[in-house]
Amino acid sequence: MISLESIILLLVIFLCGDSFSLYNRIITCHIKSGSHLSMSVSSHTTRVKRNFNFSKLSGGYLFPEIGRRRDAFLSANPSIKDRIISLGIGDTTLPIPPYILSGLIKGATKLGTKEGYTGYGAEKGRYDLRALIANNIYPKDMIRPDEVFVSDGAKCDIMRIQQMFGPDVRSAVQDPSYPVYVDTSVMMGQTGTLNNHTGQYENILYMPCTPENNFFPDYAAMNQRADIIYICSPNNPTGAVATHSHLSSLIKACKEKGSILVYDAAYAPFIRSPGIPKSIFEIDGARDVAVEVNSWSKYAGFTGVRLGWTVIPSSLKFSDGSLVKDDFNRVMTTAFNGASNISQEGGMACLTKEGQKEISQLIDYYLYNANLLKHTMEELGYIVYGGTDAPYIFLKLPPGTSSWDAFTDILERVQVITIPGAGFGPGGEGYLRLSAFAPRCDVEMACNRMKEKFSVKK
Ligand code: PL4
Repeated sequence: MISLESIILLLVIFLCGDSFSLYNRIITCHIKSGSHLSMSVSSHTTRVKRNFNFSKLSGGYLFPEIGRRRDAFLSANPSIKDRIISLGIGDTTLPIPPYILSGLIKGATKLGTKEGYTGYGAEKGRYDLRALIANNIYPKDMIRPDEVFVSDGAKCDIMRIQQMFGPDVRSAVQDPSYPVYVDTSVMMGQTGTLNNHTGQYENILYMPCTPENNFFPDYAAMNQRADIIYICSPNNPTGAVATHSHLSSLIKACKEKGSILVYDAAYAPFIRSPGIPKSIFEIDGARDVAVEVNSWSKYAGFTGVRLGWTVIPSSLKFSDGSLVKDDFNRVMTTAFNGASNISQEGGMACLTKEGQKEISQLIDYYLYNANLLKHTMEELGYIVYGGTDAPYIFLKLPPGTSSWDAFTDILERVQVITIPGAGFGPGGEGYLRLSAFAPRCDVEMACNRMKEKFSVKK
């Protein structure tokens, strides 16, 4: 039933010009005054059964958990709130540079004109943007525009890829790895429950990544197979990069074992060492076994703008001969309405000569930060991986140190947020990940504070 008070409220809003802000103000006052809109705790339950797969997930998603612990620390220590430095979540901090920004502005401005206005676009993105991606990012004539799906980012594409594969596949992940591959496998119902002893979910193949194998698994040598293999290079969290020979062996093994490789290249342009592949499609045979996800989040500052893409070659087929690309297109056209036309205009700017120059400068800045972090931690006596072709450094903790304990210790002693390696899978225990995406002054300050307080040198 609508109360008389609500009808009067709506009438006031209707009669007022600036109705939206007035509505907000009134609603806010209404809530603050504790009148009718106040929320009450109810014992009512619906008759809808919870998706059982969600009950298998252990705890919350890693990154909000880091935020929760930071907030808990801040409420316990409000006086040092301003000292917090984040080397935690890999979120960019430099502003979007002028030329790329002009693309976004152009996209927004067009929407305000009769001639330039566009509504829904193609679910897989503008043709000219897909053509630029196909021709500028991949080896010559390797990828066609119709094999490129423009999206709102790599993470969202990983979930959509999982929706396409469904519950009846077995996935393999690098251990440690970006937690989205495992969590989405669990949500899709591909796994059993979590084994509390091993920290692994049943029916996921965990491929150990350690300094001994340069953090890259030898899938060919494993006597097990998986349907879908998730590989990320430059790697999150280890910062390691896969060499040409690693990837050739992987493609060969995928072909022999009948697996599909999902290659996450979200950090590819951070590769500066010569000879290291920036795309799986630089490797012979990849078109028959691999898809690649990528994104402008980390190198154009688009973490908030949201723009990425996935490449699915026409030669990639399921066991019945049907095209993977067709099913992904079905997912995209059904469950996605296309990346924002503003961000796609920004993507067009990223692929110009000016845009590429600006991206290169952003990467220089973050790699310099990574280098500072790497050298500082090495000076302190830690063994450090990554940070050369990647924006992450992966720090080996002294034997027996739990990574969540190290996270807490560093937060309490120097107010620097890091990410515990265990958050990336059991193989990450004993390590910490530091992100180089912070502003330079924060990185320098964090290095100085660590030099003052931490040293594993004897
Ligand atoms: C926090 C290997 C960061 N809330 O921005 P997107 O969706 O195009 O890319 C996300 C992504 C995809 N693939 C890899 C990544 O490392 C990321 C981003 N990871 C991190 O700190 O590990 C941000 C995490 C964000 C998230 O959950 O992705």
